[in-house]
Amino acid sequence: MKIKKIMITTLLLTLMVPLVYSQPREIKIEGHDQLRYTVETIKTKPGETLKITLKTVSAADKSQMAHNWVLLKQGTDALNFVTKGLQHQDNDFIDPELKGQIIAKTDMLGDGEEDSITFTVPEKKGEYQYVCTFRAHFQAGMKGKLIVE
Ligand SMILES: [Cu+2]
Repeated sequence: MKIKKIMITTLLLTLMVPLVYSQPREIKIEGHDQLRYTVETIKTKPGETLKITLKTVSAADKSQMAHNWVLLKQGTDALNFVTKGLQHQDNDFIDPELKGQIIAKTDMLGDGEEDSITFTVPEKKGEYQYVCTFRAHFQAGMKGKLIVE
């Protein structure tokens, strides 16, 4: 009887271990009126589960100042991506035809708004760019890189 109890306890503990380790690592980022992210480099491991939480802090109206966080696939021309997006303000400045170049993204957020996205980091090592697609923000420096190593 006692052995059975120990076996069941051991089995339950074994099943719980993956649950604990699959909790995503959260990275909190803010977007400011200076057109910068508070986090410009994220180091990660292949296949890691990441949770990105973006919050906008701004003195301006959302129509004038909003930010998102868009992680692009390797090989994407980021300047071309945001430039094409200029004609798609109603779609968070993202050209629907280019959405295949996105790995993960948050919503477009005005002051005080927050959004989280959980995703699996690519297995391929190297650098991946993230950008804000609001008009001219990328060009002003609102970008960063996710490094898989
Ligand atoms: Cu922005």
